[in-house]
Amino acid sequence: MSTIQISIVPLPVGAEVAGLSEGAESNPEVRAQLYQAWLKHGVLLFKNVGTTERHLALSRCFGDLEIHPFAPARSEEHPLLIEIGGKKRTPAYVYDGVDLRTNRIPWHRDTAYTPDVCKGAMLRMVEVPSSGGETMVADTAAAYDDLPTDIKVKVDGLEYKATLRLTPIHQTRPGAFWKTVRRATPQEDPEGGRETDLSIQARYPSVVHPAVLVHPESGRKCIFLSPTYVDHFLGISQGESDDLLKYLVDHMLSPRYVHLHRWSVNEAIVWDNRRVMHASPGNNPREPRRGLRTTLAGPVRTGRFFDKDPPAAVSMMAD
Ligand SMILES: O=C(O)CCC(=O)C(=O)O
Ligand SMILES: [Fe+2]
Repeated sequence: MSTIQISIVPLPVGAEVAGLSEGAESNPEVRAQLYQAWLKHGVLLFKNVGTTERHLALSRCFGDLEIHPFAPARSEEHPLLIEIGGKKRTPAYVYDGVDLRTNRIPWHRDTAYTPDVCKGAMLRMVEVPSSGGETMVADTAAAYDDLPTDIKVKVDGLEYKATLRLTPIHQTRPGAFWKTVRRATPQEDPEGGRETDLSIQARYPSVVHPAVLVHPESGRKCIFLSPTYVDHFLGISQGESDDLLKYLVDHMLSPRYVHLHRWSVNEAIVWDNRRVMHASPGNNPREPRRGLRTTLAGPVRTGRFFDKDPPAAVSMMAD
């Protein structure tokens, strides 16, 4: 029996870890408890993660860490961290005619535009805006369980083609929670002049993934979609595919599977990327928001390249 008592307090999706003193995560029994809680709940929330060292130590309770393949996102602070917002914030866009936002990101799983979807990620928030900038998570295992039988039969064994879409202008698939979007003018976003380097998209050739993943550890079936990147399901028409995608995304985003987390400074959440998808409504660019994120190495080699001979540029992905 461990002498360290921690409590796992369920949230609408995921759970909060309470009573974990600094350094307690080095205890093997505590690590095992945390890991089991993570598998059970899909997302864990930690408070008072005040340093990069602790962020890395907690992340390592859930697996080995990897350097994110997307070089421009990497943090100067540590090679195992990427920076979300802060100096690397995205240019601002205006959504639905009124909503000026940076860092808005539609529903996705991390690295799902590669054949090896990462196992998970831990995001720690170091600067929190006064409003907006939340992170949303959706439990796709619970969503799968509740699918009608005929839809389960339809999606089990189905595969889909997925392609990286980098900017809100390109993110038009279901799971993008806006109807219209345009780039903010320099008057609206004076600091956001940087153009997104779209050549990066060409370095990530399209991939194929299964629509349903049997979770390699829990054995639970998950709706394994990253809606933002889905082009179409294989073997059915584009129209049928679009209808099915919309149906599945609407289902996964029912309020009972979704939780919106309002951040406090130095909180961290770790999601199981095999089971959970996530999104952010973004924040007003006039207020800072900065997060740092680790990536848990897979490999969850669920995918393959769509073309048998992808361009040689693939080998440059980590540059
Ligand atoms: O900004 C957020 O809340 C989520 C960003 C994100 O998608 C990630 O950290 O992987
Ligand atoms: Fe993400």
